[in-house]
Amino acid sequence: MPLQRIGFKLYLITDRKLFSSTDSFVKSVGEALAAGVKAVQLREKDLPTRELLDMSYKFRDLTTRFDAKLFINDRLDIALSVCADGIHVGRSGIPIREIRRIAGDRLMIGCSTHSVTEAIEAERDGADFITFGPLYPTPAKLKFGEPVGLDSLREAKKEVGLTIFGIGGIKSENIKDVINSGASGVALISGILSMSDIALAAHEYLKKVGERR
Ligand code: 3NM
Repeated sequence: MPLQRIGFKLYLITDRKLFSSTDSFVKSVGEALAAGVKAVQLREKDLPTRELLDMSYKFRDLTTRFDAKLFINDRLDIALSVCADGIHVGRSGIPIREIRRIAGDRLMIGCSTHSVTEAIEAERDGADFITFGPLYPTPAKLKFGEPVGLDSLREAKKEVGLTIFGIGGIKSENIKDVINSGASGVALISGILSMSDIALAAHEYLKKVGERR
């Protein structure tokens, strides 16, 4: 899917564990949205289904209020239940073709990829866009493996026509390099959600990716 139809360049991913309470978590994501963030992926993998559903409804209301897109990580049932704009899956989740078969065009499909081969597979399977990383060391590094680096991002860009979001250790200082290496945008957690002034951080990132002046 071309970037214009995707409609955002900054993709904010959640991690409620960075916050002391659900209220402060929701409030902080609200601040990022108020600052102009246009896409949020609710990624709370360990929440029991009912709690995740309740939180997803909250995030649906919040994103609708700010005219932003909501993506649900991994859970097709929840994405459909709350009328999310999209779902974000990894290679171990529901296959993209299954999602398309069930959801048709009702959901955009983002896919996490960690190598050029995975990026090619995601395109072949029908993803609308991919995240590619981790590009840099991230706090969650162990889980996501060693950084794949900008060279492999450049190679992925050569191999696939899909819109690519760079991910993993994205900070305002490295955004330019990431975009110059072929990403159309960036996806991030801590660069915004770990900052004491979330609105300020969001503004800065939006400016850097060219989503806002
Ligand atoms: N996925 P931060 S890296 C959720 O490489 C996620 O697929 C990654 O967090 C991948 O912006 C990552 O704080 C964590 O580095 C991103």
